[in-house]
Amino acid sequence: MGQFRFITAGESHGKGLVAIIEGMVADLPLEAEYINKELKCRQQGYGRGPRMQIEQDRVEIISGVRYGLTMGSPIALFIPNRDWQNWQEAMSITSVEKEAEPVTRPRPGHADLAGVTKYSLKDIRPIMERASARETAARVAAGAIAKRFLEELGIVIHSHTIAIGTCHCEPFASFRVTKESCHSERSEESHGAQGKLPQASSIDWQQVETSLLRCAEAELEKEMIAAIDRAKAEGDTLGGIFELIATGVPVGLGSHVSWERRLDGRIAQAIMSINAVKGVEIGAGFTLAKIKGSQAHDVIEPGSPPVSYEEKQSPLPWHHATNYAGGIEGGISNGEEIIVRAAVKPIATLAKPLSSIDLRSGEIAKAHYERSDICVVPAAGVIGEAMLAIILADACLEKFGGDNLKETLANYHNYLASLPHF
Ligand code: EPS
Repeated sequence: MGQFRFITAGESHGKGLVAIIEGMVADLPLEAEYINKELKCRQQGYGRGPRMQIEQDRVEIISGVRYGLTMGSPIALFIPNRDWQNWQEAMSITSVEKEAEPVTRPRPGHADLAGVTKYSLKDIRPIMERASARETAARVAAGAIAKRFLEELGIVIHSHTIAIGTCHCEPFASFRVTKESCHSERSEESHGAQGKLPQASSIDWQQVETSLLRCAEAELEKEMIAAIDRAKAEGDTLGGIFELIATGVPVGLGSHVSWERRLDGRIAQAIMSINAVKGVEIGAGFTLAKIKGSQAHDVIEPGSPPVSYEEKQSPLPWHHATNYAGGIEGGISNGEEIIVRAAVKPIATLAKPLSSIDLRSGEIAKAHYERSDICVVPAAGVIGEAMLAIILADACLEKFGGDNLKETLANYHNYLASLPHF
């Protein structure tokens, strides 16, 4: 653990965002344009606020790359904030004659109240600047490097939106426990949880990439858009659920031997750390709590999966009949697709603010409102891809090691060749 590390710095309306990435192997082909494509994806999505029209996130690679190849040294990235121009006084690094009006009415659900109390400040501004999801642009940039590395190992990560408010995808809707499935024994026809978890190959990723909400179902997308429009008209916000699917993940990442090495625990922490995420599940997740063991587990069958995603044959001589485990058993990747879902709460900055108090007087007051988004679920999915990529890259580097891409790939192929063949 900790082979691939990164740290970010920067405020939402400061000069820009910084990410420093440590532990990437040398000789990995890496161009700024690759990172920029990911940054652009994060900025999309119906329901974003006017800020996204101001920003056009583009990364400057400051160090760690030469002639389009990583050097094995720390990679420093900078993403300028275009909006900085309008905030130079309010976010001045040097002292100013007349400070901006302090923000004193904490928004329920935001970091405002807990943060201002913990850091013993009179102005909420420093808390809201760093708690802002603007920071996630730097995470997506770091995650793009992890993704680039994983591609070399044949690992691909996708995200899609499966729910906005009460509008949700059919595969998700049908994946629930019915009375019948609670009582019936496992049979050929009935698996414990109704419906199957989606497989990467069953989702139209091109449709996802062109969808305004990263939703594969056009009709559902229309309903979601209408729901966002209604929320906007009411001065409200909407949350939802995104799903991540990682394909090509080899068996054996993470370990059962110690709590902090368990891959599912590491993924859950990374995804839970995304702004506004309040729930994470892996595979069938919470549904598993409601069904019997005989129905919940993925039967093991001989033979490679018929044709795995992207027509690549799995090197394993077995496969699981279903994937309720979401590709992880005992904290170890089991060779199936890794499936993660996250619940995103409706963001806390409301045009029609909730009741709060004014910290100057202690009197009841409406919470602070500042230009914001209505719905960020599709963007959160892109951030989820980045965080999952960071965890998987770390786990791959831990398992396969190497200081140079060639060395890592040789170790990886040796490992694949050492797997059992019946
Ligand atoms: C955010 C408020 C909005 C969002 C911002 C997160 O910014 P502003 O206050 O400048 O309008 O757009 O997200 C981003 C800037 C971003 O890049 O994702 C908040 O309060 O968290």
